[in-house]
Amino acid sequence: MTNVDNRRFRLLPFDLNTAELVALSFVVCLGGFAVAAATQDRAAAPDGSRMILVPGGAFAMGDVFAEGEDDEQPVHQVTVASFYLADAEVSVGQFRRFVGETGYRTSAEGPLNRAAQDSLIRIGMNPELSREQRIAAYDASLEFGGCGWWDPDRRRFDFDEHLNWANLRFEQTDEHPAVCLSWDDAASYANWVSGLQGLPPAYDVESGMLLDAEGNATTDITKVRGYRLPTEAEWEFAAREGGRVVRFGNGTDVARWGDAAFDAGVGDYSYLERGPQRRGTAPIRSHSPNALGLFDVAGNAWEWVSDFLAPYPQDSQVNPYQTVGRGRAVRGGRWGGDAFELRIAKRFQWQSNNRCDASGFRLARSWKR
Ligand SMILES: [Ca+2]
Repeated sequence: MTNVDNRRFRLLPFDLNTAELVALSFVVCLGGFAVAAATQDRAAAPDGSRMILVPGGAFAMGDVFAEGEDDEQPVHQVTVASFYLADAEVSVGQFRRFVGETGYRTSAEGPLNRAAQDSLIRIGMNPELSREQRIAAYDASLEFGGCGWWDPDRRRFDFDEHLNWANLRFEQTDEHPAVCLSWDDAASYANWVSGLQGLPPAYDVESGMLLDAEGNATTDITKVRGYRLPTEAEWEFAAREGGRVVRFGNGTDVARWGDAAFDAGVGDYSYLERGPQRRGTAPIRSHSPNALGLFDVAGNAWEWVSDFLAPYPQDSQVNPYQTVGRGRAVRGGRWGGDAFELRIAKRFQWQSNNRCDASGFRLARSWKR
């Protein structure tokens, strides 16, 4: 690594808050699935994703344990309609098929121009410029290829212009979650799956807008027919096993190394049992699912959701869908993150073309009676 490489993620975050700082930067458990299948309706998506019906309801969304960050407050009442959610993150094997059939190139496979990219990053690090100018420069640098990667030894993000979903710094099989993916990549994949089933696409990827069955822009998630990402509220409702007050998306209140793919080797939290550090993703469905039959909601790949991150309101909401914000929300913690990040309530936001070697997703779909 050059000195410039080493500086990147240390200096890129400028004065951003903790969430933004991090942002800058086969084994099939048949037993668990059988239990879930016995109690939940499910459907197979044409890409092989196993869609589990999550019956809708009302719940308390946010930092219900009052132990998180400001943007997790206030805890507020949210009602979500029934929806389908994939039991697992999209795998490398699934994503490989998508790329093979469409020739799709991910955000991380953009043009290589290290000099131009470094120049923008240097602008982004210049403390004499305004925060807006620095963020604009960083955003522009994302137009070039490469992917952020988590250095488990230094416990910080760095950047490598040669990394992408098929070329990582740790070993992946077709059963591992696909990562180094942007929101744009995830939305493009979802549209492809819709096409395989003859459904209208859920996204205009160019504009980032959600589309209804007629192809018109909408913010009403119940009018979307194609495969999509879960909304932030849907994601949290499912992570809470249908709205339960629980700390982690695997249905536990204590983070243990053997229960989820996260870094159990750091942090001093009452809800952490210290254990070994992770050095990469785990195969999907390696750990026990939550009560809904959903795997890796806690940890492994960080999961893009459909809408933007916005401050929580005081008032109750029904099927909220945020269309304005600096970035799309990313949820659920990641293999290199600690137990604090692993909490259900933790929120991050990222520009739609950002990516790192933890960013992946799972599919969702609106339920239609
Ligand atoms: Ca996950």
